[in-house]
Amino acid sequence: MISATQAPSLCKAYEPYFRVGAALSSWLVKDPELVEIVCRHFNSITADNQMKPDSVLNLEGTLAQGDPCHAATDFTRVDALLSFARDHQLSVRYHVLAWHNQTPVWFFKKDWENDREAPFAPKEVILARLENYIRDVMQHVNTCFPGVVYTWDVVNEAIEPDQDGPGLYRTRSPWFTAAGQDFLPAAFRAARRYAAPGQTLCYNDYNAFEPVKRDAILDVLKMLKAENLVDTMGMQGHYLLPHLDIAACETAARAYAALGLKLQVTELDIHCNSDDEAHVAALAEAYRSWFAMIKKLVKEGIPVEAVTFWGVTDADSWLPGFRKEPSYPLLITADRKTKPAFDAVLREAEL
Ligand code: 9MR
Repeated sequence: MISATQAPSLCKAYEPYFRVGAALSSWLVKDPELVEIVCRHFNSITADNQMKPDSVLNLEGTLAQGDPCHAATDFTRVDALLSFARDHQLSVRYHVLAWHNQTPVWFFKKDWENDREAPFAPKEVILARLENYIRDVMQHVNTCFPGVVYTWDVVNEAIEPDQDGPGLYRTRSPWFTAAGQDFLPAAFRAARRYAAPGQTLCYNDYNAFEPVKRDAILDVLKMLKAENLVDTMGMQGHYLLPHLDIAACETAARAYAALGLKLQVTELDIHCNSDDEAHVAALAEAYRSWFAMIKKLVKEGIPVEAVTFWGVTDADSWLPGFRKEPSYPLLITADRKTKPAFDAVLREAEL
């Protein structure tokens, strides 16, 4: 294991195939060694939290504006990361415009009431708020940081087949409760209107490799694609070490690409609850064979825009908190050394 500041560059190795990205927290960009690691190994970044609606929407400003259809925005956190990206020549995948999680409760409520029990605003008001929000974010980003964002997660995690009975959608989402399934094409229509030339619009979801969910996503993507609203399928890629089913990932990736979509792997990590020798070796083999699969698809002509890891080192992974157990899911250790998994992925690029 060597320091990640010394290891050969991962993103350079994969330049012929796709961008290699990482999700960053705001504190990471204040640590000079981490910045060095990010700039060495990644050519795309994603905010883990700072570009989500709850980081952007501002209740006080919204109430002061007094417009039932137009929420106020505060781009302080967005701008901090976009300036970092611009100053370090990194491209950005913007995560995320419409999501049921990390969007404040008041955004969905009549009179912007900040109360879970308050009634929802009418559907046409919600759709107007959505349009205004997407316009404000995209215009701000594209005006102040032209050329920095190359792709947008327009809608995240809206498809959950048969959640509360038959159907394709996550019906427990406030988006669904307030506006029904129409919010999804409405979000993409707005994003298409305000996207800069060359930016791709992405639908992003987890477990996108599972056959039942995959087929539901395919049904929705077909509808969006028929209106030319979506460009890219974002397969998140949160996997579990003993259950990583690479054949299922490949089948799903091919099915999305067969619709004429580009692919991104947007949140790659492989949960691994030990760092003993056997687990370290198993993680390396899992990553190696996963990268061999995705590289094979690119070689066959399937466009993969980027593969983004959900974190830089194990120290900043969301997984220990989420799983309530240790996790060593990434290619770089908490003490910033490259793992055998890093070497395996790097070697795979050279084959
Ligand atoms: O990494 C994010 C974590 O810090 C937040 O607490 C969490 C809250 O929703 O969201 C995490 O990121 C998620 C991403 O935005 C969407 N896909 C699942 C990711 C992991 O939960």
